[in-house]
Amino acid sequence: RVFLRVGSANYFGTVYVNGVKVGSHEGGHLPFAFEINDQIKWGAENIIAISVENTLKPERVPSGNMPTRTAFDSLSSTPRTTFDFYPFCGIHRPVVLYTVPQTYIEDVTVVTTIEPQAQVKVKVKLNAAVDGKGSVQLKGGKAVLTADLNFSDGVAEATLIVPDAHLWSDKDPYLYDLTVNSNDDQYSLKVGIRTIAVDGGKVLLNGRPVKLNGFGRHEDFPATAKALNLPLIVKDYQLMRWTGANAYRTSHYPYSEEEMQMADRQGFLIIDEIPAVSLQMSDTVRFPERLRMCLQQIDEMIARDKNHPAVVMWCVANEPMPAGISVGASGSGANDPVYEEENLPGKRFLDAEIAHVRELDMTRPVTIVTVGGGPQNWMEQCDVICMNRYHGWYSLGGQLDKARQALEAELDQVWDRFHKPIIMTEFGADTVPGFHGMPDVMWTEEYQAEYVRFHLEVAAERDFVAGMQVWNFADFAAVQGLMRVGGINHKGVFTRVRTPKMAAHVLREFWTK
Ligand code: GCB
Repeated sequence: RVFLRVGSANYFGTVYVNGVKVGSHEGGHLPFAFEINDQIKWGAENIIAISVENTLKPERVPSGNMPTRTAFDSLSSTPRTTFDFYPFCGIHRPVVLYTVPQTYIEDVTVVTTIEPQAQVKVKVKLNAAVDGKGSVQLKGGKAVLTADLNFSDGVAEATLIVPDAHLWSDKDPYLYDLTVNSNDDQYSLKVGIRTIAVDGGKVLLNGRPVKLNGFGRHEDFPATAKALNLPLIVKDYQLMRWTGANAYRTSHYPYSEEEMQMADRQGFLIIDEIPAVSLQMSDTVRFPERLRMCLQQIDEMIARDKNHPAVVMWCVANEPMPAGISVGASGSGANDPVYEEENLPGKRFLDAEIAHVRELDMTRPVTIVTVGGGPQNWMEQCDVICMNRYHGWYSLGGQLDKARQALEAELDQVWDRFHKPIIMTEFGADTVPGFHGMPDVMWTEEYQAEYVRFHLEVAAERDFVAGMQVWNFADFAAVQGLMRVGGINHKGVFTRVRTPKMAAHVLREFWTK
C-alpha cells in the first residue's frame, strides 16, 4: 500500500497522481496523507502533482481579507491578514512517498504515569478490525521490557511497568526506545516517562513545580521563510539554551515534526498551538465554518504530537478578538460583566474547542492565549491562564514605572479571580538592533532590556506565575504597515539572523542563575 504524505501545505492542497485527483486538505502546518495505489502505473513513469491554493479568506483559520475593516487593518497595509506575521504559503515541509503492509499499524498512543510506580501504557490501532497477536518492547539503559498485544477488532493495549524508571524532564530529557510489533508491521518511537499536572498556582512536572520560561517564536528565516530548515533548528535550540530557557510556545501554528523531536531530545516544554490566531469573534456569521476548521486542526495536532513528552500543554487559540477591541488595547483584561456578557458567543466557541481537546486527551492541560482588553471570562475553562500583555509598549509606552504597576495589578487581580497558574505567553518591545539611547527610549536596545527586566522581576515576586515567555525569540517577517519597520516585527531578543540584542543577556542573567 503506497501513501503520499505532505508535511504542510498552506492553505489548501490537492494531490493528483497521473492526472487523477486523489484528495484535498484544508489548513496549513499539519500533515495529511492519501493512499495512491489505484492511480499508480506500475513499471512506468508516474507524475505526482500538488496544487496549493494560498488565498487568505474570511472564513478560513487563520482568516484574512475580511469584508469589513478590522482593528488590525488600521495599522497594517498589505497583505490583509488578521494577524501579525507574513503569510508565507506553499509546501513548507517534506513530501514523502511511503509504503505499509496490507494490514498496518495505523495509530499508537503512549501514556506514561509515575505513581505508585512508573508505567508506560501503549494503545495500538490497526487499519483493519482484525484479531491477532503482537508485542511491544521498551528499551532504555540496560533494561529491555516486553509485553504481549492481543488484538481484538484491530485494537490492543499493553502496560509496561518500569522499575527504577529514568524519568524525562527539562533538566534530564531521558528517552526510551519503544517498538510496537503487529503480525505484519513494526513501528518505533521515542518515549519519555513523565507526568504533567496543575495544582493551585503551580504547573507540576513529575510532581514537582516547574516554570515554563522561554519564548513565543515563529518558523521564520531570511530566504527559507517558513520552510523546514534543519541547521536553523539546531542553532535556535543552542541559543534558547544559552539564555537558560526551558520552554516555548509554537506560536501561532504547529511547528515541524523535527522541531518537536528536538524538543524531546533537548528537554524543552512545549505549549502546542493550532493555527487559530486572531479569531474574529465579532464575526459570528462565520462561526460554524471556523469552528469546524479549528476542531479539525485540534484532531490533527493531537494525532501528530500526542506522543511527544516535550508537549505539555495544548493551546486552541491565540488572541481571539472580541467585538469592539482595537489593536493597542493592551492594558488590562476586561472583567466588566456587561462586556463579558456581550461576548458570550465567543466564549461558547472557545469552550467548545477546549471541551473537544479534553475528549481527546485528558493527560495534558489545555489553554487559550488571551489578548489585553479581552473579556476575562473567556479564560474560565482554561487549566492554565495564558496572557499576552504589552504594558509598556502598546499601552503606557515609555513609562516603565507605570507599566510595572499596571502589570502587577493585573496579575494579582487575575490570580484572585481564577486561582490558576498564570503564564505570560507574550510581553515584548520592538527594538531596532544596534539602536541605542540614553535615556532608554522606546525602540532602543536599552528600553527592551529594561522592559524585559521589570517583567521578570514582577514575575519572580509571584509564585503563581508559572512561566515568562518573551515575544519574540527572534525578529520575524510581518506584513507591511506603520508598526513594522522594513516589514519586520522587531520584538526579537535575537535579530532575524540570530545575533543577540541586549535583552537576550538580561534573560540569561535571570534564567541561568
Ligand atoms: C500579539 C500577537 C503576536 C504579535 C504581537 C505584536 O499579541 O499574539 O502575533 O506579533 O502581539 O508584536 O504585536
